[in-house]
Amino acid sequence: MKSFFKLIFAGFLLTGLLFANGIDQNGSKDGYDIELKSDKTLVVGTNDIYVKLAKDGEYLTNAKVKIKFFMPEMPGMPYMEYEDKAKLVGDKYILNINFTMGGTWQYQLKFKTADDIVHTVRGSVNL
Ligand SMILES: [Cu+2]
Repeated sequence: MKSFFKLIFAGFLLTGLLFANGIDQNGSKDGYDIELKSDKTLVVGTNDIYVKLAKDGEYLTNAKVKIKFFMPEMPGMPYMEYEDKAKLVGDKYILNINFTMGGTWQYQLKFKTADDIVHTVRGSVNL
């Protein structure tokens, strides 16, 4: 558990406000502004989460976005993960995530920009 948290804090963290209705986490990396959001409260089962990317105040719609949610192994529970590649709809990168249990899920969000650079941000959600 200790090394796991070290790993998380060594990486980039999106900071978030917790709203009654879903998540809204914001951060920036390499000059890009990142927003990770869900309109509904996250639940066990399928969830729509979306990402918006912006640079200099303009939405970025030519990136490739994917996310991996994972939960470390715990007593009586194996390591779990779920990955999805985003589908762009308008200026939102839509992700469909199936959480198999409640608790804290860490995520690693990667987006590849037109210059072929992959940017990674990390964070976590609770459900
Ligand atoms: Cu678990």
